[in-house]
Amino acid sequence: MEQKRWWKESVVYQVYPRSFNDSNGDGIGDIPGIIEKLDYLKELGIDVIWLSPVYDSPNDDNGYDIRNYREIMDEFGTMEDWKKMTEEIHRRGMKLVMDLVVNHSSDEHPWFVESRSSRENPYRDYYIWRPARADGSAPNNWASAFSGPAWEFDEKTGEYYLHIFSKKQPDLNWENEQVRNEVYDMMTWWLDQGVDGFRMDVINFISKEPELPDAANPDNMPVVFGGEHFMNGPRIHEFMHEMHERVLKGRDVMTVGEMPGVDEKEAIRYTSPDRQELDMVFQFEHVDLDSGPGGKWDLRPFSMPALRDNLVKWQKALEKEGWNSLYLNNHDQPRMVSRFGNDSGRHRVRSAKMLAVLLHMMRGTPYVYQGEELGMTNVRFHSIESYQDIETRNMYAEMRNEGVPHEQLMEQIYVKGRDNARTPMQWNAEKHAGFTDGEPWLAVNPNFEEINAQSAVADPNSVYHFYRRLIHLRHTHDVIVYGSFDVLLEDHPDVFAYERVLDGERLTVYCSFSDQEAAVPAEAGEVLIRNYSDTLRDGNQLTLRPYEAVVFLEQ
Ligand code: TEU
Ligand code: CA
Repeated sequence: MEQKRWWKESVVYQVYPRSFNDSNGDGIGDIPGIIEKLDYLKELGIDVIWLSPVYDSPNDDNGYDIRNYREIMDEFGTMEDWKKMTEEIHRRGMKLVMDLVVNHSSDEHPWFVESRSSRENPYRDYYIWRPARADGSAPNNWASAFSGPAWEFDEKTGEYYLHIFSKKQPDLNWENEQVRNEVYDMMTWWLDQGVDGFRMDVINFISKEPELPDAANPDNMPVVFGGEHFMNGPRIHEFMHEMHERVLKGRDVMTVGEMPGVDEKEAIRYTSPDRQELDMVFQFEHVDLDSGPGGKWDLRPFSMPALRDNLVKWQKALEKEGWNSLYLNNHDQPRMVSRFGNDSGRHRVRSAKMLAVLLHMMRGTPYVYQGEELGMTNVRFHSIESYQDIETRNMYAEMRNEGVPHEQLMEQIYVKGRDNARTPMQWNAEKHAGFTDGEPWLAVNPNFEEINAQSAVADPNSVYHFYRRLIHLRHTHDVIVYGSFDVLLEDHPDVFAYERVLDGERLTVYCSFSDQEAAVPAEAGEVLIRNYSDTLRDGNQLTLRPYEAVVFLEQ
């Protein structure tokens, strides 16, 4: 019998605080700015807010490099602000999930300052230090996600330390029980502050193979940079279960593990309730379909059939055991309407709504990334200086060093750069889209006069109101939350169709990814939601217009 849970029935909204709303004119989003917009989120129908890191940080990776796990970053406000925000979220009947970044800390964290001070320091083993190889080179050939090697030589103590991400993000040593205890204490402290759960950053990276062996083929960078030796490592399930036992057990909280490189078989192990590990995971297979063997910057064309195969595989794999997260967007991914839809003129709104139907009618917990509900698009900056993301800036510098033309790199950055998702939230058509009265830390997308929350809320046919209706449907139809899943028309080149069934109710969902008409056989049923004002159905033949989405319900 299906175990009903509040987080299975919820829709989560991800706030990237730096780009959400600036209340004090310094050009950086902040916590008081979030408080100003809680009614906007409540009216959208949001149940849970996932807040990207707001902890004290030097912002080498915009807060994913934490210097103090129990202090709020100055730019974002104070702990008093955070408490007020949490109170205001709960007062509105919403919940707060914080971002837990414990695969690594900032190199400015006191633990690392101590650790690097001497080989005998009691904190030395909080991080992963190794001597150079005989020829002085790094301990192995792993590459960093942010270009260059994953090892940095520290002159003072004459050893290398591991950093899968930037040099300022040294990996914590989870083999060290003291590190695990520090993390569990910190998590408990935040739960006691009223947090309702955690999104756990690259949490499947924390168990490395102890020998830290060379990657077989570091040039063939799959999802993670030679990561076959630290993704889903030997003790990961032990650590996840220990975390459950030590922190999460008995608490009515939600957990989602961000897991580049996880497959559906592993995901069942992480999310089966009887294993007492996590509630759900973020998989990356569907957002790596348009990447070649060289990783994300090795561009490949989007293929709807490939996306369908992957999402159907995940729907079926976790249908009876475990639970899916559903996302096409977040602060690391390009904007979904530009990537999977069609952001040109008349197709933008239609395809944004079609993608929303595709995701929100599926089995799993949907995640809406800030601005997705407006149909915000990728941004094209013409100089590298306009981009802020360390991943982008490091890649550009490294590739230019290797002679790759500027124009080619700028195209790759336009298609896949993370700043596409980090341009400021577009609130209205005023200066800087109403995000700030100052100079924004990252330029606003020039299309804000057309795409912004104020005009969307005023327009009943906007993407915003369409999301509001989809979220309402999830709140009022158990078949959407708990129904079975089966794909329909599985060989159609342009139409992604599926059915959901529960207690005699049957939902059939049709989504066209084409800018042409497509005729498909369609079952009976009343229209539940659609992104056109009418439905072209003649008998059991349904004609889908460009980017048309329609959902039928049979009771
Ligand atoms: O991302 C993990 C991760 O693998 C991403 O770096 C992703 O693969 C890549 O950005 C795709 O472009 C998490 C956070 O979401 C990300 O913002 C951080 O930079 C990273 O971990 C390190 O904390
Ligand atoms: Ca601010």
